[in-house]
Amino acid sequence: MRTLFLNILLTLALAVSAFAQQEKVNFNADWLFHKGSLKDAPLKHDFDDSKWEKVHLPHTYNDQDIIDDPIGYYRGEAWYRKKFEVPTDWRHKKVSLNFEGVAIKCEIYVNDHYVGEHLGGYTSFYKDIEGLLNFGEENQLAIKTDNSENLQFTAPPVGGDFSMFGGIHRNVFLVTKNKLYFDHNFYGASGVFFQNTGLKNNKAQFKISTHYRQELPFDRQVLFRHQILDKNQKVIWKTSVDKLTHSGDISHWEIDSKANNIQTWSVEKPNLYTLKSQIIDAKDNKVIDEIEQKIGFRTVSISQQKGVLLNDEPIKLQGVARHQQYHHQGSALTDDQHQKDMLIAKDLGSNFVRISHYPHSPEIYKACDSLGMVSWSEIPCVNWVPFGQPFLDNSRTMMREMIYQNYNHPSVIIWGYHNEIWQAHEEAVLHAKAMEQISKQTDPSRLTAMAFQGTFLKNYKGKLGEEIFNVSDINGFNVYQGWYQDTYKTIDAYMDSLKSYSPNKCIMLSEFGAGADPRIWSAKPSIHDFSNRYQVDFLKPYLATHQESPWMVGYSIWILNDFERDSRKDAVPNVNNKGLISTDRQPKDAYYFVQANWSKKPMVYIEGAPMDTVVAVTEGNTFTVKLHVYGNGDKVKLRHNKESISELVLKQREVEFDIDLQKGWNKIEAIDVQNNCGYERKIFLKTVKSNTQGIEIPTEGLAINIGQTDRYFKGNERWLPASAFADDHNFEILGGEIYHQAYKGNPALRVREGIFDNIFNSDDDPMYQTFRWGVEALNMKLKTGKYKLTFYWAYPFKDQKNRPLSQAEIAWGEQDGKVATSEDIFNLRINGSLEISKLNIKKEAGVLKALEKEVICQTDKNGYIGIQFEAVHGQAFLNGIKITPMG
Ligand code: GCB
Repeated sequence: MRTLFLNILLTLALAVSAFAQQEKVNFNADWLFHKGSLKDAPLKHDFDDSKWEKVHLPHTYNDQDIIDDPIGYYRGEAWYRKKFEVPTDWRHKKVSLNFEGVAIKCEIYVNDHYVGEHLGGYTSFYKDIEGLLNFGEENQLAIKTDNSENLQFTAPPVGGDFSMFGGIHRNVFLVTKNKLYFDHNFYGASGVFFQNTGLKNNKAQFKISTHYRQELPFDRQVLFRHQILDKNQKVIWKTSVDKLTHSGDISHWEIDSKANNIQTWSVEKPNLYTLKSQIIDAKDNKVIDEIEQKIGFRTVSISQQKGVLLNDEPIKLQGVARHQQYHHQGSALTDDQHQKDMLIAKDLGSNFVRISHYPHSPEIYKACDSLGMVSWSEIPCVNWVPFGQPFLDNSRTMMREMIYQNYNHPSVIIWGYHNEIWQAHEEAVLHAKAMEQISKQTDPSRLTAMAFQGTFLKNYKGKLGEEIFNVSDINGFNVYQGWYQDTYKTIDAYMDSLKSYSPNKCIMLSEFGAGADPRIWSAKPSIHDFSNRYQVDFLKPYLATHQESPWMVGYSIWILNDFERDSRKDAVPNVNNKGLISTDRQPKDAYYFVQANWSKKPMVYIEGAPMDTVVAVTEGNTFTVKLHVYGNGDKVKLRHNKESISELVLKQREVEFDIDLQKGWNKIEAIDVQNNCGYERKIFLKTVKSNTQGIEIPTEGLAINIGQTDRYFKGNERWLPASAFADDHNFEILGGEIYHQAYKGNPALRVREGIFDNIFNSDDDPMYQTFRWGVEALNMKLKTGKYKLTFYWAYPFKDQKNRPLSQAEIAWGEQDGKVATSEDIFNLRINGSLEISKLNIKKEAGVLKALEKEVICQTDKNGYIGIQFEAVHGQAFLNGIKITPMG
């Protein structure tokens, strides 16, 4: 049945191709997949693949691996198979498979024959297969992919804070052409390269390089024709060149030319033209090959005095980095998902995208062209440059593939090749110089950049430093002051210090970001609390720093989207939480804050995305919260439940206000009258009465996060921090203190509440990551009655020393965190009676595993419940408690 369908598909394709010179059929459907190595390669037609999984491309075999603990994802071989037929008329055609990206290495077989391999998961390539096909019959395609770690020392990426998903994670096409064609085998690119060489008063100068192959059995006189068409299909420029092509030619030619009255490509007006290229038979005028590509007329240059110039106009780059990753889909995104990311970036007000840390799908480059965003595209050379020739040679090929494949996109203005090479050595410098040379020789019309990590600069001492900071046009700095170290408050001075590493170069904030869990909100944000408020506070000074300094060419926020990354220990396990939007593309507060700063489209927003329900401990029916409005107008009017309450003036696009929430639903509106826009947020206030009678626990219970001072966390419950009871006489905790991660092992420098580890059997990590260590008692006065107390624990300290370090631990110098030195055993008594004896959580549940225990108890006649944690050995601790009334 499947074959029949394919047949129809290919017959249809053929019907078109009888007239066309080139046909491209999408080859994403009907693949079979097997994860793992196979002793006998499944090449033969009769190989039994009946148990293989049916898959559709794009596909990765790691989409589910990264989601759940325990840490680790499959890195190894996998196989894909697909049957297909090709019509007999294709016997004299060039038939190729075009892969947009297969990670990380692959071998391709057709009908039991080895076709070839490709190394590098992020660039396109073609494999010609016409010599191996059975025309008019079924053909068997088999592809082995491999994302093993042992590939690492021969090709980028060696390391990096991203998962190296394996599989055919981008589109595949079957392409047929005549045997005289624009050379797709020249670095997997189009074969026709358009380079802007000058632009003045709407007159453009450019160069076109044409690469072709002649595989006909005889010589052929042809005409190469290039035409540039405007958006109305009017030809605005053309040229034709006669050539006698010889059988077996692999050749190229170039032309320099000019066009008048062109409309430039810019961020505001991304005017695109079509470059139509044809190879025409001189004898009968038939078109032998034809391709159409989008191009744009624009120039790029840079100077210390003016910064980056686009079409001779200064442009401050402001935008986001992006990873090719989507919620539980790994790296296998649809074209639509790729495009949407760029629409989101544009809507944010970005004029720039850092395509990190590897070339992305062609859709990203196309979207940047049409939406008007300039980009920095880079090869995945991250953290390490291993010694040896293979790595250098493979980096060279990757660099050329990236450049040639994206040559014609006006949006690309920077080629990048290093991201945070930690270890400084002679070979890293030579590698950088080699990449720079390739960029400038292959494409002198663009700029180059490297990104350095602010804290590793000291590794580049003396001559190494002098050399490396003078290689590329722009030195990017990835800066995390106020996240991995120190504070964001001194960012201006810090940027000055970075500038001093390369006084004669332009610099850029190539990364800066703070993590925010979409579920956490805090009125008193602090470093590493993953609250949405802290993310905004962090970004604010970064967006403002050195705006007037021309040598500071731009700002690229890390990162547009949260991304799943194995072994990452943020608030959502295995997710880097620095995105402005979540892995499933829900905007966080910070998204709107940046939009208020960058977008020209009038906007207003009331922060508090995780705050749909507020639970408050109060005597009355109201509760005051501090919220912020962001907007790009001067002032906003506030309304609460339809009543006007105040008019506020925005400062750096933001203003804080107090709102007295009323029990039940609250509608809060912010209106920018001048710009005719507004925003509405609804918050439900649930009150928990606390008075001389005690705390009136709601029937559904009350969940308290014991280890957090001020984080409201919306997990399986709405968790209140213990501080919600700060002024409440009915609630007290005695003994011990909230555990803080120490900075660089110095206990005097306490920063983050809790630990940097994932909790293996719960999604409520932010609750379990925090705890009160050494707790002795928790006393509450409630309404008299019977209650269920649910206790929540996760033993926080590991035994083993050589466990893998988290990003934060590496950066913070924590080394292996706190290691358990003794057993921690305690008794739990309620109102004096022993309820749990000799509780050893580490032994009972394991380390970093959630454990819940329920105890039913009765208040004493005055409503008191006194819980005693009685250490038998070591310390007692508590992460959370839920109190539920029982009838
Ligand atoms: C960096 C890296 C980036 C990481 C980021 C982070 O400096 O370049 O790949 O994801 O920091 O979040 O730690």
